[in-house]
Amino acid sequence: MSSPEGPRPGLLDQYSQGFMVSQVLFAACELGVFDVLAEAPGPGSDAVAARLGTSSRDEMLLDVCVSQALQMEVRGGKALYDNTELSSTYLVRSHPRSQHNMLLYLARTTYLCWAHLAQAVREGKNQYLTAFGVPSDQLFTAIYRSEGERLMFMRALQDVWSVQGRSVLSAFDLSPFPLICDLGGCSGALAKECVALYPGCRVTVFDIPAVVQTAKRHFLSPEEGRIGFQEGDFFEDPLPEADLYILARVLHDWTDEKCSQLLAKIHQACKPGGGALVIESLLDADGRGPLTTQLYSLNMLVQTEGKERTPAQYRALLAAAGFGDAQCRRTPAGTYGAILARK
Ligand code: SAM
Ligand code: ASE
Repeated sequence: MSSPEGPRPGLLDQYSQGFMVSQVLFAACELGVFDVLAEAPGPGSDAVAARLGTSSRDEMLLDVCVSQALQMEVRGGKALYDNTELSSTYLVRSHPRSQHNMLLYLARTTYLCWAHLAQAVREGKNQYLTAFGVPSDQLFTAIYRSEGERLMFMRALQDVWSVQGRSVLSAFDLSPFPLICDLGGCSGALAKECVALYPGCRVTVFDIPAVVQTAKRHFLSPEEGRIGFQEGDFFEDPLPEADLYILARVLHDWTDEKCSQLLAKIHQACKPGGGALVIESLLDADGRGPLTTQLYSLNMLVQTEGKERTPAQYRALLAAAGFGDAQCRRTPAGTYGAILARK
């Protein structure tokens, strides 16, 4: 709608300076602002600076955080800072639902790829070569370009399942599937939620050797008795036997051709009555929303070979591989939805 004054220029500022808002959150996470406030709430900025070992000019950062994820009260003329419910749950490192590692990954890797969004759109490909000087003809060789990167990616990707794992895994009743294989299951974070939710099930996490080794060294705790790991390449090697194959945030990494290849392989490995469960951020039927998923799709452009898809697009890929009657369920509050198809 047009007004006599024209559109508000403030709105343009808000959009074009959005990256500053992200950077403030990233820096506060990196510095440990939220962790310091969780340990001893209510300090002044000088005390925060002393604890962090930062310059006393960090009042600027704290004050901007107040508009996003901190609260402040002035007592005796002095500003005292504290976490909000949002920051104490999702930004303090030690909280079980913390998203700290995802924010670090977004800051250190994703953000640098997004700096080349225009070039990514022009070329139609990810930006590892431009951003980090690493070739990406093998996608996960670029994503895992060092051991530190692999560990950071694995830590980052596990964060979301502590918040949304339960709801995506209960979108369908998975109790008819006692033996589950999580293909590209990474650190085993979703597998942990799965065995907690379904007391009768066992999960095999299938991933490339380096990831399985890192998962065993850094992520697996001894009480996870119903989770096993298997090393392999899901495009090349035989798949483990299972009643249900989970693909969480795997298909969005790949082109339609690679997705079809993988789904056909799963269909071959599947017993009659067995299933495939696709867990992804789902676009609306017309592809024009939700905005978060559209942005994730651009993220797939700058960081992978894939894109986010609509339920109909996943259904078509599943049908071409031989899976009929795919059912789609969105989760009420979450970013991720689930599609279950049977052989
Ligand atoms: N499913 C996990 C989740 O949702 O958090 C991880 C998703 S991550 C985007 C993709 C996973 O696929 C990574 O763990 C990666 O190592 C694994 N992967 C990629 N290529 C693979 C291959 N050829 N064979 C087996 N796993 C592969
Ligand atoms: C991938 C998932 C992610 C590959 C790269 C990624 C995520 C961030 N970078 O398969 C998690 C999803 N989040 C976003 C912003 O897309």
